Amino acid sequence: MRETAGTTETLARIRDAEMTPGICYVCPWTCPTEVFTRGGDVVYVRGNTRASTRGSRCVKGEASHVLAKDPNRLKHPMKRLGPNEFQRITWDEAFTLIARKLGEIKAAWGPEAVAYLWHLDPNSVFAQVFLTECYGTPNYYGHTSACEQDRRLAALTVLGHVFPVHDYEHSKFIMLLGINMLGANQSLFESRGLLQALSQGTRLVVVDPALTATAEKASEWVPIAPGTDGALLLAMAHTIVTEKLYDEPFCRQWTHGFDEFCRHVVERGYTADWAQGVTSVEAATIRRLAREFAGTKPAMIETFKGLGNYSNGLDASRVVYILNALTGQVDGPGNLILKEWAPLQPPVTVPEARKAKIGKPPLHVAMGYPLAPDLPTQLLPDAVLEGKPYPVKALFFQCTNPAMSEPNTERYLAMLRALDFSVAIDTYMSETAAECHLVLPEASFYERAEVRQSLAMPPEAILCVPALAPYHEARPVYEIVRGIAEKMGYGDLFRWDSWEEWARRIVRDLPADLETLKRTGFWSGEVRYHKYREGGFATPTGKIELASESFAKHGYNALPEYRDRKVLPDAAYPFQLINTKFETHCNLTTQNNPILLRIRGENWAELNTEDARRLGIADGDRIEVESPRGKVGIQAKVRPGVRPGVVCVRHGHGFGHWQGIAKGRGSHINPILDTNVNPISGGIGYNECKVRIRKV
Ligand SMILES: Nc1nc2c(c(=O)[nH]1)N[C@H]1C(S)=C(S)[C@@H](COP(=O)(O)OP(=O)(O)OC[C@H]3O[C@@H](n4cnc5c(=O)[nH]c(N)nc54)[C@H](O)[C@@H]3O)O[C@H]1N2
Ligand SMILES: Nc1nc2c(c(=O)[nH]1)N[C@H]1C(S)=C(S)[C@@H](COP(=O)(O)OP(=O)(O)OC[C@H]3O[C@@H](n4cnc5c(=O)[nH]c(N)nc54)[C@H](O)[C@@H]3O)O[C@H]1N2
Ligand code: SF4
Ligand SMILES: [Mo]
Repeated sequence: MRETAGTTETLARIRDAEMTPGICYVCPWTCPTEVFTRGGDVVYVRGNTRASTRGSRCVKGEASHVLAKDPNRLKHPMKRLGPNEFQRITWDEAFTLIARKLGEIKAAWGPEAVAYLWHLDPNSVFAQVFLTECYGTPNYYGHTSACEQDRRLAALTVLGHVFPVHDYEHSKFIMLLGINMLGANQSLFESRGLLQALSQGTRLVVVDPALTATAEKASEWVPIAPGTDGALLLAMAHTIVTEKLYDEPFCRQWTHGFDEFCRHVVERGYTADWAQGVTSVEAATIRRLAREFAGTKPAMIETFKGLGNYSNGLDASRVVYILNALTGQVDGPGNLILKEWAPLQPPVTVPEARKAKIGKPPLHVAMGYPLAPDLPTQLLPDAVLEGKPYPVKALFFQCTNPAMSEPNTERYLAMLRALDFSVAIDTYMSETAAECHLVLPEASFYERAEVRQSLAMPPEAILCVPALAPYHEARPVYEIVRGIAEKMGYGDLFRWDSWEEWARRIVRDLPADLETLKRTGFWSGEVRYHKYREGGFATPTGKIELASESFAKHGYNALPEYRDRKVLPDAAYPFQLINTKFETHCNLTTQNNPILLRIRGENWAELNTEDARRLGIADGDRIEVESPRGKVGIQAKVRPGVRPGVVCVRHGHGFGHWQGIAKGRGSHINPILDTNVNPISGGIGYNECKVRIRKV
């Protein structure tokens, strides 16, 4: 290696340090890392350059070493005595209390009155096995409804894949709607692929009401009217259909409902001229984009959260995948890749004879959302407060802070306060934890083991080896679940001498063994294109469903339609509120990091220069943003790169309960957001919000 000042410094830092493979868990894309420790301290972390993420690493990950020693972290289990009053207890007392409460609730209400909510942690699987297979509740859920629920259901029902990834690098035309790849940096390794494509001359079209970091780098920015993408996309389909720009042999062989879909867009009159009136994007632009997309190979259209944040986002997202299908490019170079998963197995197996019988349907089904990929969490308060569709009495929260991340905060807090029993497993005293009967400190990703699926293109498993002893009395969730299981008579199923024992069970079908993974940090397979040619698509018909069988089976329209979103600005509330995130923070997990807080100490609401001038608002002024639900004060950021009539809020700051340095910095917008749930997916419409603003 040629030594530069930087490498000399690095070499000095890692001299005599021990390296363990790790995983960055600051954002959902979990880059594999190499963690160097010396004397119980993290001295250096770098991205794992041999994994398919090629060493990707961002500032949030870089700054995360602070976590290992953050004095604001939870240190021991605690029992709530009253508002802001907690008593330290032992782990044994905590497990005894949980076991007693779970026993009482099961006897009085049945096991389904207990639900477990988690976000993004594969180790939650231990809780899944215990709760669903031993205790007997079907209510084990992630937090997708707060996230990409619409995209997920759209991809699943159209393409038969829950999480397509992107081969940006090989694409020649990329159109992104409601996805800020270079801002809220959805997987850094993919962002790099996108930048690579741009340097090769790929055309990038960004459709977004805000000039995002991605739009700034794009060939073209289309500042669409919020919540109207469905119309734009259907009109693109109309052009492709009427001008026969589709790949007919592909559509005939590999899609279901092709003729039906073609007739549908024509009969419904989804023309570019019609869409112009809805979206404010010129008809000529829509036609041109359709022709460019269909005429360039390879080309890709994609979305993430931006479309799903509206009540009409599910059908818009379906059309995104249908367009990729019409041009015959799905799962090919430069398009969406229907990623193959690494063959990982459960860490714990419950013998059939000991498996609990599940008596009631899971909550999402009982709530009337049979297709929802995850619980419509905005409706959970109905179950707790009103017993609808059936009573829920106890909740576990792991790695999730819905008291801050869900809309309608008031109702969520009311729900938390009405529970018979609640447990938060977190690294900090989150707003949710502060309301729970029991708060349990989890070991951070520097202190726990984990085997998970990577989100990179090939099938890939990544391993996290504990680099440090747990912080104070913190424990990984697998140890927490084991403690509960032991108290409830299932200890024999959750028995291991070391984490390696269960990790070996997880990787038993992987082509690499645990010892190899401990050296390399990952196992990676090949990226294979066009896998459907062997076995079709994982949909009911085995084809890409332009007309969805699953939708039809449940009485929904099999074909995507355009409807206006539910909440539209009016004379009293003339602005549309939309959400996005900071490059340098992730959701609610990084604000207490001193390095990141120094970069972005406060969040803000962006508004258009002309709107601001009219209202006498200058950049940096405090403004009040008011919806029919309530109001909050926030800093204004004035810039031309926001569509007039739109207020774009950066999510994540505005903590209240935390004792950390982030307390009181910035503003929390969710209390003014109302409950808006997509009627099919159960996803949350964060952007279904009209507001008025004034300078304060
Ligand atoms: N740095 C950073 N990275 C993150 C996160 C983070 O907080 N910070 N969060 C992680 C998580 S959990 C997720 S889910 C992903 C989210 O990744 P993205 O989905 O890319 O994140 P958002 O910033 O919510 O992007 C939504 C975009 O939709 C736009 N938008 C709003 N309304 C409309 C509309 O009507 N039409 C169109 N076309 N666009 C619209 C917004 O302006 C915004 O640019 O990022 C992940 N990565
Ligand atoms: N207004 C608005 N609201 C939003 C969004 C938005 O754009 N605007 N974005 C939405 C999106 S995309 C998402 S995904 C949701 C996410 O919302 P949540 O599911 O609430 O997840 P996070 O915001 O990531 O908060 C994670 C919690 O996990 C804790 N934590 C961090 N690391 C660990 C760990 O290792 N172990 C444990 N046990 N806990 C840990 C943190 O302290 C924090 O309390 O928020 C949604 N809410
Ligand atoms: S992109 Fe996400 S996972 Fe990767 S280093 Fe940054 S915060 Fe960590
Ligand atoms: Mo998310």
